[in-house]
Amino acid sequence: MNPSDPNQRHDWTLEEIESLLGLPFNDLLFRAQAIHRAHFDPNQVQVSTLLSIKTGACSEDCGYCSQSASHGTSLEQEKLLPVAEVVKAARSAREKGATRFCMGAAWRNPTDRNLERVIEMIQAVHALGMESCVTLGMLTVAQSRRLKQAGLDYYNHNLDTSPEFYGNVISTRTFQDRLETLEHVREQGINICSGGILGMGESRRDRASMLRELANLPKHPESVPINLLVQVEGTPLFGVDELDPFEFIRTIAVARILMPSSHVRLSAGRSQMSDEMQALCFLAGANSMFYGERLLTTDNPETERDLKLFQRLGLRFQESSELQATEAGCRHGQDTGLAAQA
Ligand code: SAM
Ligand code: DTB
Ligand code: SF4
Repeated sequence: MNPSDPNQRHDWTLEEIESLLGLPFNDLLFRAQAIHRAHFDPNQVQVSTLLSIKTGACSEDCGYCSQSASHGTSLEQEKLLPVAEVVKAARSAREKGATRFCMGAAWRNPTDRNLERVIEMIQAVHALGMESCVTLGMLTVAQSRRLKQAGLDYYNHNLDTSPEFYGNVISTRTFQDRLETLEHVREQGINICSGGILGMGESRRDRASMLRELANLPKHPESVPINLLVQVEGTPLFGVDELDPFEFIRTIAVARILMPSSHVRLSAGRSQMSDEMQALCFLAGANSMFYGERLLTTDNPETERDLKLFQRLGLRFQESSELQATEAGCRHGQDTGLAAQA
């Protein structure tokens, strides 16, 4: 990030962000796309594949989540997966063109023993020439340091919503707890992936407030996932009124304007979106997404559908920095094969 870039601000006010969100749609998209083009190749999208490495029975009560022990969802629990199973999934993701492998665990926080097992997984992912990302809940300073030593590329920890709306969604940990984990991770120099969920019944002001929190962090998160709530039966948020799709696209556009050098990720909820809505999200500045037929516990679009969409829109997969550096991409034909296919 270039500190002399006047677009890299950390002093956004709520009023400024609300007025961006309320711009005429065409003006907003034009502005977001102009900023996007100044910082990125507009036809390139970074793709990550997710795997749930420990599923369900979580002690937190996040109102959107299928994995909380507090909710009556029909999800099957699974203990921490063996490393060999993770390697198999990562290899398959790489063959399909993903350049980053993200592993998620349904924990409030990892124990030190479990962290060592996750580190073996991170190292195995690197051995395949892929970037690594994990999301394991809250971390201490020492655990963040250990992950940095292990070479972790990204840590995902979302703010989820505005500080004002937060208490309607989660009671078992605070907004401040989340900021502290982000601080520990940032201080170790690990790239941060942090964003939130829309469509939980929050107001436009809440969306503005969440974006302000993200943009005014000491450093913009390198990745900003914007999830659309996947409504899971049995969770407290099942049946909440659906968000106007244009409101979702507006939020993507404003995230792009506020954090011009960050990858803005079109995350959960793509299965419920039309191709046209996704295309507008890319136009608004989204340049990253989850690819592969499963998110953590819910479905993502079929890879065939995504490849076809990329072809129709003339989009390409972005290579990972590791692959670019090692030329490993040429060895397994990722850039040539899939970009041509897509
Ligand atoms: N347990 C860890 C934690 O919460 O920090 C990591 C995994 S958790 C599933 C990662 C993120 O996924 C959550 O913070 C939330 O933003 C997102 N998420 C979970 N369930 C979702 C749903 N039903 N719809 C949209 N996003 C969801
Ligand atoms: C993020 O912001 N979205 C991903 C990832 N980070 C870990 C998770 C989405 C989960 C969607 C619901 C599920 O599949 O359980
Ligand atoms: Fe647990 Fe994470 Fe789900 Fe919250 S979002 S219930 S912490 S798995």
